[in-house]
Amino acid sequence: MKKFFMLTVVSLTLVLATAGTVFATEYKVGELTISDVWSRASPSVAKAGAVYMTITNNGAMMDMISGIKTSMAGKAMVHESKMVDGVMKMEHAMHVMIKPGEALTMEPGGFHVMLMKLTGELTDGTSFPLTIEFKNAGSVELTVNVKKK
Ligand SMILES: [Cu+2]
Repeated sequence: MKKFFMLTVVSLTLVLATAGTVFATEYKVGELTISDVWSRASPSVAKAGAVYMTITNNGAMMDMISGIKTSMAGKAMVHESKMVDGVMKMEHAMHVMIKPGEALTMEPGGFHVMLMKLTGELTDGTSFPLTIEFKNAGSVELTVNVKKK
């Protein structure tokens, strides 16, 4: 039983190591570091999509997302998914703060960049550019990797 558990741990570590090398791209803008930028592949009929990433604030000042633009969508904004009375709902997150020394993780079920009025298909294995602007750090162009996850 113990041996089986050990084997599971070893194989899980290998999977994580592999994933790490593929999505290791990190972006720096001002005192912020952005990593794990990805979007979930969706069927061609989809009208909307979502982008996820991790934004880490290495500085001493609070920062805030002030704008998002991408050729992949007519409109892009930060949403937060929340459970309300047992139902998953999304709402527009107006002032998303990234506190000093902290990280904002955008992941399925929580914060995400909502892509509305998609201009193309979110096909597995492709990528597209997305520019994110911060109140203090300025703006940076990211490459969003589309994948099934
Ligand atoms: Cu949303």
